[in-house]
Amino acid sequence: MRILRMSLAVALLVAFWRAPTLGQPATLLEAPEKSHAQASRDDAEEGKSDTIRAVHAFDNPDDASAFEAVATGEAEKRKAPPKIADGRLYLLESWWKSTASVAFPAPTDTMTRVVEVSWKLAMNTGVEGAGFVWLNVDKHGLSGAAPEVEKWEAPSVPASLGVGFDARNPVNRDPFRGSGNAYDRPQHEVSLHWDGMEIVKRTTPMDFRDEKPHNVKLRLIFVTGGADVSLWIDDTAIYEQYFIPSATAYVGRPAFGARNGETAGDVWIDDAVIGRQEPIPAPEPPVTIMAIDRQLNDGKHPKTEAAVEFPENTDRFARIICTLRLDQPETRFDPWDRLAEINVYGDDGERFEILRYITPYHRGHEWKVDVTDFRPLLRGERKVEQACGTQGEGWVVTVKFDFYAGAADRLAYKVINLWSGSPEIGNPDKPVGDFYTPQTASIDERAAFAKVRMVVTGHGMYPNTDNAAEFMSIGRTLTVNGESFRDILWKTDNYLNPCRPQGGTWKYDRAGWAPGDVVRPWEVDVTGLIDDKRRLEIEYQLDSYLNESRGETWAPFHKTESHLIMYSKP
Ligand SMILES: [Ca+2]
Ligand SMILES: [Ca+2]
Repeated sequence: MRILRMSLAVALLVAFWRAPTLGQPATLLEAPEKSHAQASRDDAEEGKSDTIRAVHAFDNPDDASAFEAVATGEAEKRKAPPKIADGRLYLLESWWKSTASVAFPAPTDTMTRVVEVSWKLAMNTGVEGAGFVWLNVDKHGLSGAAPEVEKWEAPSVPASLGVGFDARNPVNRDPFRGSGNAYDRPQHEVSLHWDGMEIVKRTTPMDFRDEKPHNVKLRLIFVTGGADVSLWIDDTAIYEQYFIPSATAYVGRPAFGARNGETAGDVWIDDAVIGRQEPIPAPEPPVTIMAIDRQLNDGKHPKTEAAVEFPENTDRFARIICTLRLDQPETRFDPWDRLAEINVYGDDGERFEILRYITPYHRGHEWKVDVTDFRPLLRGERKVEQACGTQGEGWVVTVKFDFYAGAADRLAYKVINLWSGSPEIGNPDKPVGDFYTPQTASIDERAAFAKVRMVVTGHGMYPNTDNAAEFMSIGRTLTVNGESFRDILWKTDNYLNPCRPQGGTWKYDRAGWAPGDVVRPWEVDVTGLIDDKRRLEIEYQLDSYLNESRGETWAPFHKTESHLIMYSKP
């Protein structure tokens, strides 16, 4: 009965949706010059040679022979697969609990460095969202239907890059588990996916469910050790060269899909243009160094040390990716978010934190992190240490490093620790300035580039004034040779953490970190500030804060590791 009522409602919606009152601006609906599905070599395109283009205008019902369509759920029962009508491709009609997809064959098996895909995307209220996947032909074949994707608004597909357009992220005030949108933030987000996992998710300025066609442009540039992904919607950049570790070059083919859940809406696309540029040979597989292989980290094992044999000479490697994986121990996961770190020791025993992470509440996850900046430390025989002060159950920890050969435009050759420690904040008897004392670094002639990297996370909470430091945002200033840079130590996208949901208060904004995430550094390129004496004066200042509940509880502190990285030209 419920289904029947829903169907009547959606039938009305379809009628409304198809009505001419929809009125898209003509400029957005202009068909590309090539009006039929075709693949061509378009040497004139913006002066770039060897561009391989496929254009799908969906103006002719015969164009349906270009793709393989699949529908599931109600859409399948009602015989409503994707179809061409009104000069568009209707991916999904208003049937609830349905998915639909179209996949195109690969017009070429040429591997290219650049892939650019543009299309128009329109949806209306009721839709969960839509997605695009650049299907890896090694895994998913040169032709045929798209693999089964449960949530097209979050298309995580093995060995393939995906983009999700999530149109609905309802408010959920449950402090634990549940969807994450506790603060009632806008419900339109774009996520990037690689090899079966969501990597990142961001809000966008535009609501997709406004029935208007939005111009989407996706550019994949395969680089050493991964892919730089850029995405624009209506000329607004949502991602600009966002690096996805280990997503190295592959031959792909396009698939589009959409999903309706408990409510139903329509999704259509038009004018899909798929361009490939710059043929390249297949990339060399990485050299993998296992550092910590499934070691238990629990109350009795707070630390794992490993003697690791890294390559003696790392000059030919342009990228080093660290994979951190937390699996369930034989008992159960630790229920808490714990501070954890991965350190590497220098020749003289100096400790360098190369990665800090906060464990997820009651679950595992895997992260891939670019640690190329630590190249000078990741060679020869080294002590690698993973430490996490859990008190009961824990995780099974795996840490490995992938070295990718390729050309680099800069090579890190020196890492200097700046400030390292956990200063209390808000206590006039222990001014934080006594910890963050000005540092002077001399920059040798070899340095062509330099970067300051701050890894700071705030801990401690009520009754500290303003719930410091975990739940208090605070401004900070980095000053290098007199030039100041500002940042706010406050992370507001925790509710979009790909490691979700978790069995704890994972969704709330925090001071520079998220439960179930690696800590992202604040990085400032200071190359242009190196003075005539080849020196850098580096200062770090926190905005003023007074904790009026001193002595009542654990003092608020800012756990700090910071580095100056020097690079040479190759
Ligand atoms: Ca069209
Ligand atoms: Ca959603």
